[in-house]
Amino acid sequence: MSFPKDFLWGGATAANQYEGAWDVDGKGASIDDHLRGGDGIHGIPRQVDIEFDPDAIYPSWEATDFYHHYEEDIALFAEMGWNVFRMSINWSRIYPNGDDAEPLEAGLAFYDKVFDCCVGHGIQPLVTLSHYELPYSLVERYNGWASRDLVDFFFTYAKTVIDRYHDRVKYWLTFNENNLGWSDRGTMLSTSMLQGFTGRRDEIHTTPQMRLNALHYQFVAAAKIVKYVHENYPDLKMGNMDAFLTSYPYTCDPADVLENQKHMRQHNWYASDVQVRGKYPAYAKAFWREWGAEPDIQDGDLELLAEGKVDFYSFSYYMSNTVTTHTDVEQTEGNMSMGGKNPYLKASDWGWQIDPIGLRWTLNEIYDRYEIPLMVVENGFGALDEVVVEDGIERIHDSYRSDYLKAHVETMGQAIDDGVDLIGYTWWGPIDVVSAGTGEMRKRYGFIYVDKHDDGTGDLHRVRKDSFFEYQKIISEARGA
Ligand code: BGP
Repeated sequence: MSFPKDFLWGGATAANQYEGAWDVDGKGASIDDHLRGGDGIHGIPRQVDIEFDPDAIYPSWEATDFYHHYEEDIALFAEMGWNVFRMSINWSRIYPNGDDAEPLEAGLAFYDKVFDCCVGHGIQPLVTLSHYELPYSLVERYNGWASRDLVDFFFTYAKTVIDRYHDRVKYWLTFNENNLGWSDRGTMLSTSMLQGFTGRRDEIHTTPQMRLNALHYQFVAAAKIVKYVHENYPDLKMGNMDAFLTSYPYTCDPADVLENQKHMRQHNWYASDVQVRGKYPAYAKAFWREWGAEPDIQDGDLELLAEGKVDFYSFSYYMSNTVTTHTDVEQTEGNMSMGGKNPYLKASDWGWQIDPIGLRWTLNEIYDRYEIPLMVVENGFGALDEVVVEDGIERIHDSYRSDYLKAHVETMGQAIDDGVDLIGYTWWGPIDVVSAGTGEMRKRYGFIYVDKHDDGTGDLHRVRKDSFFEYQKIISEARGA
């Protein structure tokens, strides 16, 4: 394999799906704490509850309880050979209402312990500042990211945690997958809520004007913190994070090719062009015309975008879809998206089409465009796992997950041979966590099984799946051990 010796191998999680302890030590409610679980296989979306129902289950409340299991979990990560662990900080654990005058010391102390534990195991943390998480109070009082006020609240929060942890965390990501502001699923209430793009007071969540503004405010907020870091901590590296929704023209009909180009711009390039190149792309104006709205660009915003360009590009990659102008193509699901079925690909139980070659193609496309270091910070396979007991020991024979992993690692190696400067790979959900899109537990991605179920039962004990040993082997071979 072609991986450099210092390549970053690890896994990726997010506080809202993993941490639990939703109201412990003064933490405020987050947007995701107001979401119930849905059913992805049967197309039942997550429900948003403004008021909590005492009889309902809110999956993020306990999730898989990293809060109380972090030492055990990080030791397991180290056993696999990781040198990087992607996680996110819960903004509402630091500022419970989002705009409090002072941060909560108990929240800050928790992440101190987590980062110290990682460093003690030779694992460097890679931290997402905002991963589908926002203090819910900001939604109630400001309509979430529809309000420009959030730029300064976010900056205060981000500055607080970077000032505190800069000695242990070198790599930071700003917003998780904010390009999904334009995904097909982005118009659904639960997705808007996950992105903090919705408001309680007027409950507007689908107008192009509001989404353009929310995205613009996130771009400005991201640029502001990137600029601050560059000026104060030149050794740190700041990245964006996009959900790369790879798509192909369904046919070679030029109309399909053109339509796919538009799809790629809208879903993939619009957000990263701003964050990597520091300016809106030329084609943005054509979209704004079509949508009948323009973002609220105020004096100083464009200068800030130019000053806050990221150092590396990170993205999630799970599947690919097709785009067509023809109406007879069967549709299927993707990561917060829909697209045409590809007759050459198989799909997961949730309809996500498995496409390792697409990862090589995607890495090359991104690198050709930007020529800055790349990281694949999410890639994984959500499946229904079965626990079997053999000689009194619990086992999960998840060869389907190992196959997916091996195939994608292989095409990443080929992309490196193609000339792509790929510096790291973090598998999504290396330990079972709550699904973001569907809120399900049964959609499992982990190399480590967690005894936790959709009805809220389970004692949270951890079990190494077969894929745990596969990843361990891949990492050790890649390092030439
Ligand atoms: C990405 C999110 C993650 C994660 C993953 C898998 O979009 O960044 O938070 O959940 O997708 O998606 P899902 O959990 O919906 O299967």
